[in-house]
Amino acid sequence: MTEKRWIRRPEGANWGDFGPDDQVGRMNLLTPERRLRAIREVTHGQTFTLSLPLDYPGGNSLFEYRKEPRFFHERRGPGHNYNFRLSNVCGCFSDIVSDDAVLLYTQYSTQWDALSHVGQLFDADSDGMVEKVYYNGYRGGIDIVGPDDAPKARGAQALGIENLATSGVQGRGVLVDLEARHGRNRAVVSYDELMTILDEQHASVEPGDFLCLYTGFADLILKMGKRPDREVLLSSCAVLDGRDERLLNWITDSGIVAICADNFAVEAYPAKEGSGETYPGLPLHNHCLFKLGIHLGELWYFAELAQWLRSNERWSFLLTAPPLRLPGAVGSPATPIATV
Ligand code: UVW
Repeated sequence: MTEKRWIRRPEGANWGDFGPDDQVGRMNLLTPERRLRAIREVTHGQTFTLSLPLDYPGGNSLFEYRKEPRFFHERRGPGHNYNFRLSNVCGCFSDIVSDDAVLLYTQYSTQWDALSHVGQLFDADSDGMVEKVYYNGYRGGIDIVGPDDAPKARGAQALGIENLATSGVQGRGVLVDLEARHGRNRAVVSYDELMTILDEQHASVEPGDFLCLYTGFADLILKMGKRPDREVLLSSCAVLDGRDERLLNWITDSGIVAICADNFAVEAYPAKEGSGETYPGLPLHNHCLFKLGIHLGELWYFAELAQWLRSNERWSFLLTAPPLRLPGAVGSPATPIATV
């Protein structure tokens, strides 16, 4: 470490607890012993794909700043490097090759949020002035550098998604079946309700676990066939109440390493109104990404896994979910796998 990045840390934050230069937060709790426990969840050898096709939801009406993937093809000879016949001097090669390139918004579809995705204006220097700060005191404009900070945007020089990729994203997933209780109705889930559902499922959440929330939102997206109805989507399915302090405290105490939901933002967005002159608009993102270094997965797809778990009366499984090892990215598409 070169110099101390903060003097004051936010109330309830764990900054520094995993080291002054830590960039993976609560993933530190995913120990080899906990991975072995997760592997012992595998009893049938059956797998479930937990991503939407990455060109879903379709269009950009769900969030206007995130657009569908676009493919490009390089020119090669008189045509393109696609269905291209390889040639050599004698002209005897029979191979046809195709390459492609893609413009992919890293948070368009099934995704991981990196710890550089959401920070806060916060007085980490304790000098009465707020700075743009991210988990563990990393700074906007210095460590996380965008096009408005420098002529050459360098992206997330700290807290990029590549840190999650190399941390070994494999452990025990525990699914909370919010869909069974609410169907497609909009519901803002509190601490009390989450605890009730976990009790009813006889499911326990332990340190090192990935908390997975099945709400049916991604099923609805899939059913809309790439023509998402924004109004319907934003008034459907369950979301967590990010303003519920007891829920936030439970997230702190539980030792979970990540929350993975099949909805748009894990929490209600917009959230209930906060208090004070300024406050986080995404309170659960603030608590998880900024204060504790808990990664968030969004727009995951749980339908078939949830059906299987329901009929087998169990809720835990082995989860393997690395993001792309893409240096400097603030998020990543993902195609996680559950093994039961
Ligand atoms: C937003 O910007 C709303 O964030 P996320 O993709 O984490 O929901």
